[in-house]
Amino acid sequence: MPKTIFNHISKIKFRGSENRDPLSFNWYEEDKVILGKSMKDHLRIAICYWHSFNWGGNDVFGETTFNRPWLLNPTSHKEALKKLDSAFDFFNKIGAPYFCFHDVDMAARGETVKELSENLKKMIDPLSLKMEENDTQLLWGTANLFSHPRYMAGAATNPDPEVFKCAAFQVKNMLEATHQLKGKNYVLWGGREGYDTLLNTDIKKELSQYARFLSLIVEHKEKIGFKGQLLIEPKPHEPTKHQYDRDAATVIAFLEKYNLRDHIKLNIEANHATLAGSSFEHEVANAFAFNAFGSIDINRGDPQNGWDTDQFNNDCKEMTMIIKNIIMNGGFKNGGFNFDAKLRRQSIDTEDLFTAHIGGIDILAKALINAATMIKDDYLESFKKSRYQDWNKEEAQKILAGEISLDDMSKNIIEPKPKSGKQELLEKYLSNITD
Ligand code: XLS
Ligand code: CA
Ligand code: CA
Repeated sequence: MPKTIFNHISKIKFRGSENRDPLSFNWYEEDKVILGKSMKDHLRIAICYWHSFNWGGNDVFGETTFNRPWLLNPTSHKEALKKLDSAFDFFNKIGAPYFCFHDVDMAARGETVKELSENLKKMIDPLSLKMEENDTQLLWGTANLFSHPRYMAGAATNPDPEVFKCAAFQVKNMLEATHQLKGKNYVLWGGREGYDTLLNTDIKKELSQYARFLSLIVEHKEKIGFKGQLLIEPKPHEPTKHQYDRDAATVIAFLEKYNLRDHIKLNIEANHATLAGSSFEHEVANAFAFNAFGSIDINRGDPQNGWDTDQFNNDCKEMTMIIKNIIMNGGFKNGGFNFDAKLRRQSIDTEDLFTAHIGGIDILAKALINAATMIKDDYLESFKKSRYQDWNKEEAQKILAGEISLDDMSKNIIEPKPKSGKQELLEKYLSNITD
């Protein structure tokens, strides 16, 4: 057993809803079968490398606060291996079947893009070994195209084609690494694919650069035979004032315009949805409506702050509706729930990383149980069915099939009788299940 920062903590176990030991699950029982599938297979929990192991608690005003010794020497390969030991000790003890990472989280820091690529290559064997030993799989990989100064004016959308080439090189390497590690998905989050001011920005040019970039990735994916799913992660702003992938609908329209719809789906993040002025539930439902749903980054924002706080999820009612939607649409295929959530800066005890994830996972488990109850009840679904039932009538079906013109329709007008939408009744039902 290698030395890690979690050696003093034992494997987290399910101990039932009455148990008060904070280092145990109250609801998440990985083998418990719900609607014919284990909790583990429904939720496909992943831990993210960046917030939990590659961030020391620093913010724009203050320095690091957490105990992450390897961060003191970010250019050292030896330290990257120590980080790997601690990360896998955590994955194993929390019982997460998946994890996600950026190239720069895993590899020692490189000054140039070539150096980064060398450092990443050195990590692949030790990483594969860890994955095998711990039976942990890669939910998705991604390249960080936003931290290095070369990307300050965007990666694919940069006015300088040399920057585009560096970004393409980084994605090529990370896509190949993800393929080698049998990743289920590859994520593209366009952190700086946007602008700070239109005074210096040509939107049309930048969008076509971005489309070319994505097409190159699709071609390369096919060339190397990577069978995972490509995903774009929408976000409206931060770090840029405006990001081109602002929300699900915007990304879908963009992919449609550039003939990329068949190749790329969406990774929906809860906090990004609310930053875009929508609910998390809306973004998930919209992704399903357009057959573009892929995976989820689970977290939450703070209702008082207009930025990406990436806190741990704690709203069981909201999660019940999300999980119900996922199950009713056939469940995750390649996707899962990736905990793209970070501790508050004052949460400096090593245990805090465990209790944060345990709390978030328990909310998902409880929500899964609630969602199953609602699906069995069929209360909401049968209400919806009866609300739209008149569309099953012959004339309505003909309207939808395009067999009735405006002129013909106008010959047979009956004044409709309004019906109640019953919102309060349905809300009462939801509260009865979840509160
Ligand atoms: C940042 C994003 C980022 C992506 C991966 O806001 O959430 O972490 O998930 O690059
Ligand atoms: Ca994210
Ligand atoms: Ca975020």
